[in-house]
Amino acid sequence: MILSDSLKNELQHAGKIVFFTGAGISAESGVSTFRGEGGIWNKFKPEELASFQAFMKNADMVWEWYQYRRKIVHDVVPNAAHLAITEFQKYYPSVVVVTQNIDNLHTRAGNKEVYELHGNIERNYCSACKKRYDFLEFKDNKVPRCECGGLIRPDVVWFGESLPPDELAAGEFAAEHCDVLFSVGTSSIVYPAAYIPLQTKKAGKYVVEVNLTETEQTRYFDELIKGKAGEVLPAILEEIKMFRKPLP
Ligand code: BV8
Ligand code: ZN
Repeated sequence: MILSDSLKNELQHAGKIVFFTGAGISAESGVSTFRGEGGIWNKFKPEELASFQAFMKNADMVWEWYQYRRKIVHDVVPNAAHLAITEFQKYYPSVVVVTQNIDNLHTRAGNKEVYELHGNIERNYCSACKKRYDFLEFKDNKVPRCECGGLIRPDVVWFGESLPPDELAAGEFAAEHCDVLFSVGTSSIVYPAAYIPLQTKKAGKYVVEVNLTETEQTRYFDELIKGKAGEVLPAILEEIKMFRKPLP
């Protein structure tokens, strides 16, 4: 059994579930994480690539990095963890995903309510006039230019940039008003996103961490279930099915 008595009790009575996710939930799809072994940040320092300064200094290099990551994201599919969240939607009236990931895998898996705190790699806009260039295939790796002459950039939040206010507000609201929040596959060190699970705790609600290891925030949460998201989330769902009927 994977559910502790307290978590089982919470899930028996819960109505609103939030999944706060990071790169670890996409790891089993083959998308490398940022800070674990093999993490992409190990090769570069974040500020070297994921910052507006880096983009202004060497737009082609930054653009090429995102083209490379877009290709990876196009070649992979959602994994059992993303799909389990879709299945949770059959058992709970409100299932909200607040993600730091930009890989679009939650939406592709059928997760209905998804707030992307750090943007989405499939979207782009002109850094000068803000014209949108979403879901387009860009052939070569040189940074494309807008008709106004401005550089087109990925619609992701770089270090030093503020998060999209509507997504952040919706994520915070969901965290403050849920019954159980699962913090899945995140090292919990990037702020202000990392405040999200702490807001659930502040509201006196239950927070479960699903990760391979302890993180900076484990000590604030009700419990840590150690394991791979693609195994833990489906296992939790199987146990839920023993005490909850699908919604009518
Ligand atoms: C901002 C998008 C200022 C681009 C990314 C306090 C408050 C506010 C800001 C700060 C603050 N302290 C410091 C800051 C600055 C900075 C920050 O947080 N720095 C950190 C590094 C200390 N924050 C910012 O700059 C933010 N902006 O605040 O601007 C401002 C303020 C007001 C007004 C104007 C401006 C912007 C941060 C967003 C940066 N963008 N990415 C891109 O992706 O290319 S960050 C990047 O890190 C990704 O978004 C990623 O999602 C995010 C977090 O990483 P994780 O998702 O957690 O991934 P990681 O690899 O670290 O961990 C994976 C975990 O999974 C591990 O724990 C591993 O054990 C686990 N795992 C692995 N496999 C599995 C698994 N778990 C389960 N199953 C598995 N199979
Ligand atoms: Zn433009």
